[in-house]
Amino acid sequence: MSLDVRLPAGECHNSYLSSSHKSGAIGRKTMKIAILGGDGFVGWPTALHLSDAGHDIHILDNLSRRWIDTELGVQSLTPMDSIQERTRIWHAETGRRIHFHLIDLARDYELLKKWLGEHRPDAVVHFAEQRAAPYSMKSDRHKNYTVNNNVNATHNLLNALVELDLDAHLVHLGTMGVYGYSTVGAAIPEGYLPVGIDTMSGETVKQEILYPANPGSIYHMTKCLDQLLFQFYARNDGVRITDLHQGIVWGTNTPQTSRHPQLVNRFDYDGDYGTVLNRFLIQAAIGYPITVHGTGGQTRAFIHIRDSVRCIELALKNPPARGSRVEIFNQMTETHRVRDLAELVARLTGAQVAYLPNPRKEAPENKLVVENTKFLALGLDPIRLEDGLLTEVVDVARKFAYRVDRSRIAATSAWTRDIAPTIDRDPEGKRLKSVG
Ligand code: USQ
Repeated sequence: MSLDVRLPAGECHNSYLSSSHKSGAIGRKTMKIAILGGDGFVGWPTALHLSDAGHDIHILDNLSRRWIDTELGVQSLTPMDSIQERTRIWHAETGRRIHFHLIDLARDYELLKKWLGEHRPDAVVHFAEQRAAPYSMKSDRHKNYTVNNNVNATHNLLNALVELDLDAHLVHLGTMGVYGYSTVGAAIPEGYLPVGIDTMSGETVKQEILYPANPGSIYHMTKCLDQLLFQFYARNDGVRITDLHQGIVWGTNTPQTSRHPQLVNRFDYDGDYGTVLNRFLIQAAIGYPITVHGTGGQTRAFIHIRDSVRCIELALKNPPARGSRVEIFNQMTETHRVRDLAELVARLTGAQVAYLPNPRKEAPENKLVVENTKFLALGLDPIRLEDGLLTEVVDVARKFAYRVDRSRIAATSAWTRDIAPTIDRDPEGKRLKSVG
């Protein structure tokens, strides 16, 4: 695929060079990049990675993730400093500045528009959404919050870019969950599905359509709605958009977050925000049973945090042309079955595996085959799941084990009213239920 990247009149950074999508050549030496949600789990290491690469980084964040920690009565396993302190340390360590702007994208449209108008970034990386499926399913209030926050944030951003005639490349963190996880015996393509439509005159018209959305939670549904917003704004207004359908991120630190204890990335272990592999690793580290939902037959896509930030950089270097359709990448490097991961972690650490009633409404068993050739073609050399990296996370977990509140580990957010009474809220207790 070869895309014609055109310079927007009057908006070029002085270091803008010609770009070729095919070669993966670096389009710009340095860019002014707005990172929306740059205080979060992937946002923060991305901000550091891109700052390290010489870009001018501005974080826009309403710090909602920190407020949600307070609401849930949990905290990151790793001790996180304030965003101001983090950026101060980064400057002291590297001499590079990361700017922070406190803005609620979903609610402060005028403020967002003013900021974008004044700063006119070359690119915008959009992480600023509520990203936990269990949190989005906790109650009607959490459903409303997730939909209002995520959909408004995305729409406000698109709306402002058009209104300001700002040709910034928008890179969005989407999810593999937009596709659902079942296979029909074919690999999930990168965003678009070729179809043939039988017409009334008996011909077959070929089209490429967005792969059918099949979200499994309110959170995942908001990312499906984002896809439609992107499709519309790319077609109607020529907004240059890349949507990254990311799998489950594991690991915690990157070379940049490891540079100083106060640059450490956040690490979620609780039942709402902790994701499966990181949860298993911390559970193993503190002698808590590994909490497999149901039979653990769910297969999911995974990516290490270090690959995640690299993929975002690759996406930034390879923007689509103005007027072309949304560029979609599957941002994942491998697939694994949940019970296989549990057994792997148990073998590595001697931990016990608990097969618990599943709080989610999801297929008990699924296969998953995913295409991910586009990032590989751009030069991604994937980090694979291997013992050394797993042990690294266990070591971080052991170091900060004193910060763990064991009562927050159980996953208690039920997908439906019927499921709620079946949840095991005390996997460590004697009444441990098994469905295996
Ligand atoms: N699971 C367990 N035990 C646990 C936690 C999870 O068996 O203690 C199972 C779940 O039932 C599910 C699977 O592991 O089948 C994955 O759960 P998860 O919490 O790791 O991932 P998910 O809810 O899908 O969400 C996470 C991120 C989200 C991202 C998504 C990518 O929170 O932001 O979009 O992964 S993906 O899963 O590919 O859709």
